[in-house]
Amino acid sequence: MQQIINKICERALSELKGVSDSKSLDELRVRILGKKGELTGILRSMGQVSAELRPKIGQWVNEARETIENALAEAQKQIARRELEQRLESEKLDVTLPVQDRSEGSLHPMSLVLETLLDIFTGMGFEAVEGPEVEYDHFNFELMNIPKNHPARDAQDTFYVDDNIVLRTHTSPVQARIMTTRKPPIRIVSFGRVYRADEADATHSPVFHQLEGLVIDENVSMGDLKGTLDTFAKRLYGEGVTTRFRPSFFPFTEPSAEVDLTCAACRGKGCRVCKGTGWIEVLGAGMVNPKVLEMCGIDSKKYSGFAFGMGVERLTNLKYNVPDMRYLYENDMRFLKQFRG
Ligand code: 2U9
Repeated sequence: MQQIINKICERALSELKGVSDSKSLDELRVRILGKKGELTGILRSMGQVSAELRPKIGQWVNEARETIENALAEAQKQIARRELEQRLESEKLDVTLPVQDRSEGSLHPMSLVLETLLDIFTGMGFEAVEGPEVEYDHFNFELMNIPKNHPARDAQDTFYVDDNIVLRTHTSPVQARIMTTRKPPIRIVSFGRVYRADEADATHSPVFHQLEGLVIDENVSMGDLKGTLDTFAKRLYGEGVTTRFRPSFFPFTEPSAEVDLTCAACRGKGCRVCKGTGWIEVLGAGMVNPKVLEMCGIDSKKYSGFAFGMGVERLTNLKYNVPDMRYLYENDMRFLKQFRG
């Protein structure tokens, strides 16, 4: 019997030498030491063995089991080490290799300009505000002194949702809303999409973006408006750029002005961009019409205000020398790639 046990043991140890992975090792363990394994089989056949031999056989089996288990454990350690080494080798990364060229996104030129505008105005103490694009006629027109049947309504061809609701034609209603809910001093810029029923061409789009400013306080004057817009012009296009006010008319401001900036392309000398005048029209502005103040619940005897408005597309195209508004909406990668920061 001892010989049989020794044979099993020797065979197990010699088979172990040929085992090179964890799976085969486990198979070998089960075949020799498992419940139905060869060594266990000997213990199970003890019934046929005389009582005095049984402890001896038990001891031999246990010794053999211990020898095999130790050898298995040692082999297991070596296999694990080898498998780890193989994995490390196969997963090796050369971190010094150059990275593949990945194409990076970039901000849209209008986002770049809008961010600059917001930086400029918040830097001057304005709070940036947003509001609904689908707006009541009341806020979009009535409070802005553009009553029904007023010719100014035709000038802003409007998308009507129903009799009382429109797609906002300017961002002024956001400011009107704030005037009805806050007390002066008010110093805000509103910005966002506006809608007008225009055909798309080089200078028009049914959807475009505005930024408007509003200041209301005691003793606010046209001089404050001029100073604010001069500072804005210099911060956007550089020192040497200034503003020129020409008389105009808007129902919501009185007096009103169209505002030109020194042509940034020629610094006022006169060029193709400014058609030789040295000036570019970019803004509308004026003192808030006292009627608008009163309709929004602000005492026009105590308070005055100035307001201004600008089209973000126009400012963007002037800044980057883009000849047609439609380039801004077509998302042609050849165009957009040029604005990589
Ligand atoms: C309130 C009162 C008055 C905002 C103003 C303009 C003049 C103006 C145009 C510029 C180019 C629109 O995008 S554009 O076509 N805007 O000329 N906007 S004053 O006046 C306000 C705003 C809010 C409560």
